[in-house]
Amino acid sequence: TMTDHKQTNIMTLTRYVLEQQRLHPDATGDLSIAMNAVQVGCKFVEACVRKARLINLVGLAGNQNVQGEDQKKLDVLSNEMFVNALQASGKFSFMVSEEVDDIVVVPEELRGKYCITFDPLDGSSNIDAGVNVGTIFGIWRLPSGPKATVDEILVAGSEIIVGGYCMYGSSCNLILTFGNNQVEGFTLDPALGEFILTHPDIKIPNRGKIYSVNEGNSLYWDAATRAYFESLKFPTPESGRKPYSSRYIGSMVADVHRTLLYGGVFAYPSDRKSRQGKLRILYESFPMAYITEQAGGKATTGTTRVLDLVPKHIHDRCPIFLGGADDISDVEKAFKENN
Ligand code: AHM
Ligand code: MG
Repeated sequence: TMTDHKQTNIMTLTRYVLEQQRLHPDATGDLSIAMNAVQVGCKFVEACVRKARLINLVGLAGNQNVQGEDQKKLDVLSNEMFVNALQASGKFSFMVSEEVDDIVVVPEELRGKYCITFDPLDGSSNIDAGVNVGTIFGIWRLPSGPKATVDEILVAGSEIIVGGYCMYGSSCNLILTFGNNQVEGFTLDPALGEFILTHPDIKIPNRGKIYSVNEGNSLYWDAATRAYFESLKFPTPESGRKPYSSRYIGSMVADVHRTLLYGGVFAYPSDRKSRQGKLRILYESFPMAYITEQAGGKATTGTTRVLDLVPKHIHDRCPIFLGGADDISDVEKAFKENN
């Protein structure tokens, strides 16, 4: 347990991953090597985000990403770093990155049994203001291994085997789950260059006091979404509840991170202008829904459990409400009653 750990006996991320491997007698170590590549990618991006101002990395790179948004230099760099590190690990056959239109197919000699889906630098439009940004990733087992075809990527979210994100903020935090109802949080020690276990066994409070949504879209919300958020702001006397506080950073990793630790609800719902919301299924909604569920919370589109969705295309989006179990039950109830 954590309390037994002396300062000379620290649980690094690498050690944690190796211990997880030992717990599974049939593990080959492939996932540990794969995770090492992810870890290196995160450290690289962290270093770049820290230096961005200084070495003038921030600025338009001159092209747009798949969704037609301006792409910052840092996005391009982060993506290239991840693609190179992941590919070199020899453990992946396919990669899906927010920054790349098509599936990235790994050269034959470097193919492995996993697929990784990731957003190398989410929230990058916030960077100029110094707001937290992050990397989100999910790892998937390809049933046919290196011989897999691309249709093996478009499966239900419940097939995900690793979900995680790294937040580049006032400190650099990596949150990770391999399932088993265990979510662990690590903090990068800049002196050691190692992620240290600082938030073991994260559990999201069943009920929180915070809601997190872009309220500027409320004009376009459907009746259920409106009713739900109204109920948080104007609780009935019978409920005995106080109004929830509002917090919205506009950077998914930061908003989800706070929701995991403090509870409440984070949402990017469907609206009249964006029927499927904004967030991408494969590399934003699925990993975050998986982490939330493994921490004891829930994630829904309003009517469907997020991890039951099966995307049709790699960059598909879905509406999402995630948070504590009781908070999300209220969301589901609002959708049953109002739509
Ligand atoms: P990005 O991939 O262009 O950075 O956009 C994703 C971000 C999320 O981090 C965040 O939850 C959302 O966009 C905020 O969107 P909005 O500005 O519409 O509220
Ligand atoms: Mg994104």
